[in-house]
Amino acid sequence: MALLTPEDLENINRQLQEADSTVRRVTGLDIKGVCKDFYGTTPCCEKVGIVPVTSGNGIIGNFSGSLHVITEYFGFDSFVTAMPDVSGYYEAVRNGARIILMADDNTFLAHNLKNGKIANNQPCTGRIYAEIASRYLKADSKDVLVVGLGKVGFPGAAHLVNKGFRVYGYDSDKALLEKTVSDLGITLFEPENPRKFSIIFEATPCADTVPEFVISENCVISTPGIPCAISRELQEKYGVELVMEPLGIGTASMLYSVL
Ligand code: NAI
Ligand code: 2YC
Ligand code: MG
Repeated sequence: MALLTPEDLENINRQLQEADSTVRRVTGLDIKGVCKDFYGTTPCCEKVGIVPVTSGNGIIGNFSGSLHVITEYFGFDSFVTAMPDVSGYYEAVRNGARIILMADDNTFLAHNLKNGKIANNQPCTGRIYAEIASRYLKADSKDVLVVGLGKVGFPGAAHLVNKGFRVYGYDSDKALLEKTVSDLGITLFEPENPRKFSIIFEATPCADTVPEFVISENCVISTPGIPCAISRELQEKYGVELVMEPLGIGTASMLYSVL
């Protein structure tokens, strides 16, 4: 599991605002608007309890603090518990939390205690970044390139198939790629037969995974993957609309999905 670092989360408020303005340019809606449209839900100040968790690699600097900034940015009333783990969970419930947010090294969840709905960050992130990509106002076709078909990429690719896009999939894990191509009925992307795309969705833990020969002028690259899928130089050379943010868009997707 690729874990966030405190550096990834520095100045999360600015990162969120920058991502929001890119999402607005790409889709015509802000992140809130895409989530509202996608899930059919709207927050009304639900109380969110953020519980730090010490298991495994332990508490990540800026993680709980970033979730506090993110939840408030999206219109929730949130607090971080003073205690971690079980005591923190108890504290959150006792202080009136309606939704619990907490993460260990493998699972980041949102649980609505009132309606029982529960969300996992990985599929919620894949679906919302795919949804943003699918709404690109300047797309020249319904062809989409998906790079990375793991816990985040696969749900995103499945969502794009369900929305009627022609998905070209690529993953460096050949066995996984083969299985996904047959499971989802997507087209195998073959780097030896290069072509350009106006919509690209990437979800890998590696840098520079999107080669120059697939990037078209002013294409959108919607990527939760950390580190970034393309270099700053390529982004500027092709005027790429880069939708990339380390935690907030995925968290918004989780929260809207449990309302
Ligand atoms: P995963 O390990 O389940 O899937 C990653 C996939 O990428 C694997 O199938 C792997 O074979 C493939 N891959 C690795 N290098 C590749 C390359 N050079 N070319 C093509 N495919 C390659 O990981 P998961 O959970 O899907 O996370 C993916 C990334 O998204 C990680 O960097 C993670 O930190 C990040 N993430 C970001 C979030 C956000 O809100 N921005 C939220 C959740 C995850
Ligand atoms: O500070 C804490 O409470 C830690 N237990 C949080 C651990 C989060 C680990 N997960 C991740 O870093 C990834 C991120 C890409 C977003 C979701 N999972
Ligand atoms: Mg995000």
